[in-house]
Amino acid sequence: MKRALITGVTGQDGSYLAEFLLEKGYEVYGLRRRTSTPNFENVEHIKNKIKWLSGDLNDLASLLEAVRLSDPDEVYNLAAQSFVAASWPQPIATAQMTALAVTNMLEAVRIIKPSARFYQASSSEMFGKVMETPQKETTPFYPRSPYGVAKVYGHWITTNYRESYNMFACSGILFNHESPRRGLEFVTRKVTDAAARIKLGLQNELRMGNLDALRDWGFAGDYVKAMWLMLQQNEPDDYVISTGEMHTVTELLEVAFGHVGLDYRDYIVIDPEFVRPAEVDLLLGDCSKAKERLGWKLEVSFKQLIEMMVDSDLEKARQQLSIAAIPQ
Ligand code: NDP
Ligand code: GDR
Repeated sequence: MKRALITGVTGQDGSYLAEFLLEKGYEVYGLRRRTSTPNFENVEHIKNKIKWLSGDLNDLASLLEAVRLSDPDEVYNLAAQSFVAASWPQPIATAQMTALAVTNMLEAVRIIKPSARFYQASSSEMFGKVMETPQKETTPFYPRSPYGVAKVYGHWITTNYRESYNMFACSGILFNHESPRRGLEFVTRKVTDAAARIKLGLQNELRMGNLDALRDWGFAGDYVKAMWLMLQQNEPDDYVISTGEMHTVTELLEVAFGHVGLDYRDYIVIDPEFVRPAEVDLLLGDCSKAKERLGWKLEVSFKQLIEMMVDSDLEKARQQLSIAAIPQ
């Protein structure tokens, strides 16, 4: 039985990856930091199947102990401060969690189990300002946020450990991927949640930022399979994972509100609070290398993804309504 250690297992990707690896028969160890209130929502259904380890990305001692206790064949480093907008008000915390923490994790693996295969969650945000379209593994980086800058560090330190210590270390340069488990602050989930709540009379407007931004949005469940495939190859390498299709935020609004029979224009308020100091105007990925070498393929389209998210948010909003209707 193979053993995998996942950091960020309570997040969107960590939960799908844990499910996928458990189904493959892996023993799955999940690193979890202490939080003041429990946040098991994404992993509630597999909570008892995961072997929990307590640790924080910025606490090297806890990472060394996590690697020692799990003795992993594969390490998936997904934990990070992952919300781009939060990286301006919290640039130093972002650098610690999204950049320096990657070195902590690589050091823990190098010292305790250097033969373990290592996956780093790199991001299309590293491309930032448009230098080439579509973006592929060789496209130069020009990050546009403290988050993007931190991810570039994480990406290059992973390459450096591969070249310095001959470690099997890969970076997946993943474009935006979403699901019903996406955090509520990210634009897709913010929109699908609002469409559902407005439909059911729980909300009456939606405050948004830049509606012209273009993103290449895929389904998280498809993307975690690519992470695993990267670690099953003969040689470590970096791969772009994307759909090769892009849509504006306006198109996202049209699909989500259209699915519940509403016109988004009746509810949108543009609020400068959600406009970023520097924007990534366009992200479009070319994942031909992953398709050819990993045999990776997409299963869920943009429209299916957004409708799946709206349906899930409708269900959650209905539950909230039925709880509110119970006499106290
Ligand atoms: P989430 O924000 O959903 O999950 C982040 C995870 O990291 C959570 O489990 C969080 O724990 C954990 N975490 C944060 N800080 C620490 C810390 N100091 N110590 C331990 N754990 C910590 O992100 P996603 O699942 O969407 O993304 C996974 C990774 O992939 C991230 O690195 C992200 O930057 C990257 N990425 C994501 C893309 C996407 O579109 N989703 C695209 C490209 C890259 P807690 O629950 O306690 O907050
Ligand atoms: P992103 O995702 O920054 O691409 O990072 P997000 O969903 O936050 O923003 C996408 C685009 O939508 C625009 N936008 C808004 N965004 C938010 N959150 N809220 C709004 O109200 C709003 N209005 C417009 C943004 O300006 C932006 O252009 C995600 C994260 O998962 C990263 O961790 C990951 O690395 C990248 O995707 C690839």
